[in-house]
Amino acid sequence: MRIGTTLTNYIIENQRDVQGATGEFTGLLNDIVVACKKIADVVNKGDLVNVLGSAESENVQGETQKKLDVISNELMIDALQHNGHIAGLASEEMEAFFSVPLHKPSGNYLLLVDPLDGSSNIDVNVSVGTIFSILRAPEGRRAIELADFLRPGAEQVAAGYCLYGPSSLLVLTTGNGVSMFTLDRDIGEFLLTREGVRIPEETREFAINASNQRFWEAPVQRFIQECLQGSEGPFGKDFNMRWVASMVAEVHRILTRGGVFLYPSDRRLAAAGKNGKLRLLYEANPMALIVEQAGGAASTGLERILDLQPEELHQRVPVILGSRVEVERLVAYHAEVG
Ligand code: AHM
Ligand code: MG
Repeated sequence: MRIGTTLTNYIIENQRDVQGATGEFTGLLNDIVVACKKIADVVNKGDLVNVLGSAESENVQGETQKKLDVISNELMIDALQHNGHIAGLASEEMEAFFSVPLHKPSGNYLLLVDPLDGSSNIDVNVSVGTIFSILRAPEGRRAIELADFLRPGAEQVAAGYCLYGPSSLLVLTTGNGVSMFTLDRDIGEFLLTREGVRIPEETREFAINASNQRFWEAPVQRFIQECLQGSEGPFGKDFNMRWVASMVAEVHRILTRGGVFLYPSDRRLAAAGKNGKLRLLYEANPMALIVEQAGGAASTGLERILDLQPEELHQRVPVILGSRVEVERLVAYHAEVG
């Protein structure tokens, strides 16, 4: 497709290739885009409109919410709840999912969203982002149930994220490769800037929160130790390290120049009853689909993320994703210890 085409046109043109398409999916993506533009605007204005700092509330994960977490969640719901493109919505910021009331216009899709990922970066003006995952709603009009959201990531119809950085970028996959759109603030549109994004097969860059090192399990200890040994170790190459503490920025770097990102489970998280930090349904699954669609890999270390059968709405999962060779190496190290 032509570089510079608007995201709306891009979706409409792609829709023509889908037999029986009704335009509802196009409408849904447009709703998400509207929410992302509004979030981009408020993130960009920051202190000017008094949106930095804590909201003095906690979300379902027991984490303190930032004002922008709450605002982004509201903007997402506002953009979606009345348009008839979704039957239900689940968010990191809401304990319970939202089911469109039976007397209101409803659609054939379910949306799972982390409205503003990387909250710890908000107040220090480092990149944050919105992550979304789209599933098909069950056939027929009925109230949405929890089980409707608990689908393996391989069943996602589409996934994407919007990165609020020096530029605002929307990255999207509908299961047919990965495309990137950059927000042109002068005209208020996301314009296609890259298509057919591919992650380099191998990398010399890793991302992990090294402050947790003493809690890591053996395969992760071994892998990072070998990265640090560089050209003197078994990998025979020197590594660079990055940690933005914003998964959206991390995945975006990996899509741009390769790399491997790890948020493993560890003894500290396990002792708190958590299997990893990141959430399966609205963080790991959409990012795994994007990464795989760009030729990379995404695993817990033991299983492909997209094959996991979710058990809870806010379930956590260990995440290893990025350049295929390094992810496979880590998976092999996990297999060795059984
Ligand atoms: P959040 O959804 O509460 O923002 O948490 C998810 C974020 C990820 O973006 C990032 O990879 C990770 O948490 C950073 O964790 P840490 O603070 O341990 O570095
Ligand atoms: Mg998050």
